[in-house]
Amino acid sequence: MRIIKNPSVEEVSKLIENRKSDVAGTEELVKSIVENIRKNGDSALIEYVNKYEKCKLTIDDLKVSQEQINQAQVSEEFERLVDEFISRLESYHRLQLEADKWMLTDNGSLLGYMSVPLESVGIYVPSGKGVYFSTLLMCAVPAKIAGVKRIVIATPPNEYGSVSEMILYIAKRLGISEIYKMGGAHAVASLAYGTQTIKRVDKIVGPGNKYVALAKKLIIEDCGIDSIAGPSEVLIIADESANPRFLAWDLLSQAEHDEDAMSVLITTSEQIALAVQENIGRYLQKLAEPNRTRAKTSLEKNGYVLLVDDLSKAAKFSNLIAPEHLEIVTQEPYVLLKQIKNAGSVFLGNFSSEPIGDYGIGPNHVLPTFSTARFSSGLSVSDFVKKVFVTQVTSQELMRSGEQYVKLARLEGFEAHAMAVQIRLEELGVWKGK
Ligand code: HSO
Ligand code: ZN
Repeated sequence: MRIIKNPSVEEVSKLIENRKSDVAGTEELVKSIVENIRKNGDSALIEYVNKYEKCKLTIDDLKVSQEQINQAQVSEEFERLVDEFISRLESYHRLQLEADKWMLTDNGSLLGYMSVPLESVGIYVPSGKGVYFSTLLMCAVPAKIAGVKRIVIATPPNEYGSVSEMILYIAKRLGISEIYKMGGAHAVASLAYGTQTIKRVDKIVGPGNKYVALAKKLIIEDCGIDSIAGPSEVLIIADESANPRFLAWDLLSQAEHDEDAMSVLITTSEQIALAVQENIGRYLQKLAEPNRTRAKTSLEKNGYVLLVDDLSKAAKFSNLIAPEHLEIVTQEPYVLLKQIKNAGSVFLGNFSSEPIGDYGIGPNHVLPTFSTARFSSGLSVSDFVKKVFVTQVTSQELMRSGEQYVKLARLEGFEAHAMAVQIRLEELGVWKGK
């Protein structure tokens, strides 16, 4: 990790520019896949499955059978762990449930909104650089709490044409019975538009590679999506009270996800900077392949230690970078927390290691990346509900303010709008005729 002493705002901005993954050449391909599936359904889907997945499948093998789900083979320990993590995630996500809200105006009109769960949701569970069963938990738990009835999983099969037993078990535990063995752009398009065998869903959530991200962008007029998650990011603000061994592993934990992951330490202590740098070098040797090379590459590309002279500056740079995960490991983390504006998920103090958030202490791990924490939030129950607005106008209301609507409508040039209100005022015998 490079140590940069007293960087300027411009220097820090430069570090985060051009991080977006290179999609040149991929866009056309993804567009053709999405269009082909939309037009030809199953026949196109199975063609892509056989071209891009690690195994060959027929359309009848695409869906995991209920029997296979029911017979998922995992250890008793895994079963117990899953139970515990589900209940932790449930407790936290229940905080996000919103009641329907109503108000009465002075004239007795009823205004409000109802929270209505989406009917169906597709969860994309990536595989390849790890078995992301934790991502399934992170997506399915809030969906269930919101009240979504139909939850569908899409995940790439392995070379034997099967899906991880851990994913099957979690599906069984959460009552999910639709699992399709497919990944990439063809999975996203099939979920969004439906095929002869797959009924379309209302929204697709969950992170994926650049093919998944591009496909999600192409379907947004027809299907909801969560935010587009890029490679993982962690930024740690630390003072001299931090433990450099803890920090080194936390930085490595996100670097091992992806060659394009980002790990940044901002510290006021040169001693900490040097110790973390040294520890990372040593700990890298403890990682097995392919994670070691992946983490090393990531740190070479997007690993920095910024040495600053005060913690407020650290907060300022952190807001500029707007990281997915932010750890504040200082003597008084609450003081700094008040200065934080842009971050997906914040972890306070020496013991709040970011991976604890990855597996489900409570908050979601599907979070905004690539500085999009400036304007978006992590996955939550509200991603799975719509707010339906409700209005009931009384005659008293209309008699008092009806004329105002007529006026605004005519000013906008919408005569039928004006008349829709005027006719009611006439009926009530209060239209003064202007
Ligand atoms: N750090 C990842 C989530 C994850 N880590 C899953 C391990 N498994 C993105 O927040
Ligand atoms: Zn992680």
